[in-house]
Amino acid sequence: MAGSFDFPHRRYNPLRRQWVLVSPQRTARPWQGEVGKATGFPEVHHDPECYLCPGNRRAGGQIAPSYESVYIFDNDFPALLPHSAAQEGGPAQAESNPEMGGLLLAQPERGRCRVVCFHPDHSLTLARMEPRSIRRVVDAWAEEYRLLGEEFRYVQIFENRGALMGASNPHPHGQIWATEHIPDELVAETSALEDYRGAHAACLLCDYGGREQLEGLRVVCRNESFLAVVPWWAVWPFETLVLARRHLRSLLDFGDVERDALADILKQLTTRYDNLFETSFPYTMGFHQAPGDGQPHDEWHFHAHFYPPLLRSATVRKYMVGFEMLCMPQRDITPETAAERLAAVPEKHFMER
Ligand code: H2U
Ligand code: ZN
Repeated sequence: MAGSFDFPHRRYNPLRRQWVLVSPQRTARPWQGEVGKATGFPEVHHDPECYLCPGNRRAGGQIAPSYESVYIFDNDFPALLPHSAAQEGGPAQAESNPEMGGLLLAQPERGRCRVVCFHPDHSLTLARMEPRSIRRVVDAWAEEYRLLGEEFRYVQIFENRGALMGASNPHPHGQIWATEHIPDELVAETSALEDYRGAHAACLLCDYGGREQLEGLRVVCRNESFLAVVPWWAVWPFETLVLARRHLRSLLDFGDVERDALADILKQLTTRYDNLFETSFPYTMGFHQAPGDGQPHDEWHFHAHFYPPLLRSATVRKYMVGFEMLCMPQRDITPETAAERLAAVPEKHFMER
């Protein structure tokens, strides 16, 4: 459909099996709505008021140690608990409530929530950390994924970056939630990957990554092991997908080279994000990888989703409302334009130039 990208069209997301409406002609519309506040970088390396800085008291009361690299602890306000309600004598399984007729279904959910401080320096972000410090975070993620995976079926590693995306604190940190059940997003991606493998005897994301490398139109940056693209089906204006270039199912399949390369691609990509509007660019990012339910999951292909909310400046964000909540997601600038802009910014962080 070359040449027709200037007109409204819809694109298919084969990983999520959903459509997205692309309306490039709409980019010129005026904006008189809310203007947010740009996320700045904290100026201090240690903030006595921060719950996550070394040696400070956490909101839960414990004192954080004087950590020097990565510091991980159980969330003081966890969304999930390691013991289910059933174990505690709470609501029984839904199956034992047939009078509900399946309409008011509830199930106990067990899990564990962890907080990962990436670095003791309060003023840093992944974009501004040394590659070797990010590598230590990658090692910590891999170890948590392995350990939590022994007890829970799914382990979600993620980062909310910036107040605009709900991060509660500017200190460089992320979270890990492990759940007894495989969450819906992962169930959907797993079945798309399985079906593609069944139909084509190939991996959906190996094929997709190969195609993107060939075309080059949506590639933002790459290294020997990873490729970052604005996916064909991106919903958020500057959404990206980081793909392993080899068929790696999860962090457990990573060797030394891939761990270093993951640290490198995260730094490259987050630096480009910051440089786009010369701000500390907000996003939610997370890794999607093979569930730990005892199956081999050869269909699985490790990837990271970056969902940043910003649209046209450091202060104007995209809202997912109206038609998007009621019908389907919609975007204005094309993924190709977004990729071109992210690929065109300098590689070096604007604060360090
Ligand atoms: P977010 O910034 O993505 O919300 O992550 C911070 C998490 O850290 C949040 O879930 C937890 C919050 O419950 N937290 C603690 O467990 N202890 C603290 O002292 C501060 C924040
Ligand atoms: Zn701090």
